[in-house]
Amino acid sequence: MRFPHLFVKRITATLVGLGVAAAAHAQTAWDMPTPYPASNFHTENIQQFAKEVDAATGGKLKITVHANGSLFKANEIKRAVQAGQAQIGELIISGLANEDALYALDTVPFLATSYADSKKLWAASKQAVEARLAKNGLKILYSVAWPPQGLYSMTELKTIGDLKGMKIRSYSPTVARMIELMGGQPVTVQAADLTQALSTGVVSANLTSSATGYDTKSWEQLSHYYDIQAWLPKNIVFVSKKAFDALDQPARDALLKAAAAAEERGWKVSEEKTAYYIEQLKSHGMKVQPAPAALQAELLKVGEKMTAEWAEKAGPDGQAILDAYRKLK
Ligand code: PCA
Repeated sequence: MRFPHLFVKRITATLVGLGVAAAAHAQTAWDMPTPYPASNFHTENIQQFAKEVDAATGGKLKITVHANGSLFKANEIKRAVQAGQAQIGELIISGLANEDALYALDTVPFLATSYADSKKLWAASKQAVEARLAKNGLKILYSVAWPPQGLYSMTELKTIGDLKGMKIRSYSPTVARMIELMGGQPVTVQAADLTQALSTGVVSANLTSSATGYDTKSWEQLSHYYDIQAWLPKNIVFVSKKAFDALDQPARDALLKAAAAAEERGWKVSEEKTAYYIEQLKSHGMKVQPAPAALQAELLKVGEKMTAEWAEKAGPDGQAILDAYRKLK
């Protein structure tokens, strides 16, 4: 179903392009698949970015955002842009962790738990991530962190033992590993399918941000939110190098300028809205609290183990990034 749909779109875009070209105003139309709902702060930021690109190019570069996995599912977006089925997209870096340990860095538990540290971790690792994606013909335009990750549950949690055997929703290989080490059973569910997975009882706990809890109205299925602040995962907005190179210089400049503005705005909004999201969880009746000391101590131990596992997998290059990060701290 997807390919004919895209095909028709492409023809339409081409025809529109030809018509406009006849009037000597070549227009480029890009499809932008993204994984998260239209009302999510990342998506709103992307819409603003697309608007600014449109304005700065005088309507010559049109980016159509397809939110919530509607054009390609979260785990298909990278491949779609690589294959030229879309020109630009958004993804969560840690979703790629099976390709390279480097991509798992920002979900190593308790390594960087504040916005300030998360920015430092990105500064220390950005070049390596860019180089890795360049091998796939992809170019990063910008990156924005999610709010700190917490633990949602249907029941009260006192110790790690309370998670034993529990089906817990995961969004990436590293999250799955953490759930395993906590004694739970990881079930991979993308954000777009989360509400359904919770309401049908496929999972009964979740490890994500206050933002996603708010987006998916977690209070309808879950009662407790433990603000464990495990990490701040990052999304990237990236483009096919081929599509980027096909733009004229003013359009490239406009895109990069809008991307820099989106990065700055995105980090700011993410941090500023965290308190609002937490407030919303509370006002809808969720019990929001820090993890009890015993549970937090056990989770920190899981974090230590995962830090060691990461360093081993990522080898000397990974160690160099960790060292660079610790120097920035
Ligand atoms: N929300 C996304 C990824 C990280 C986050 O905070 C999700 O739950 O899928």
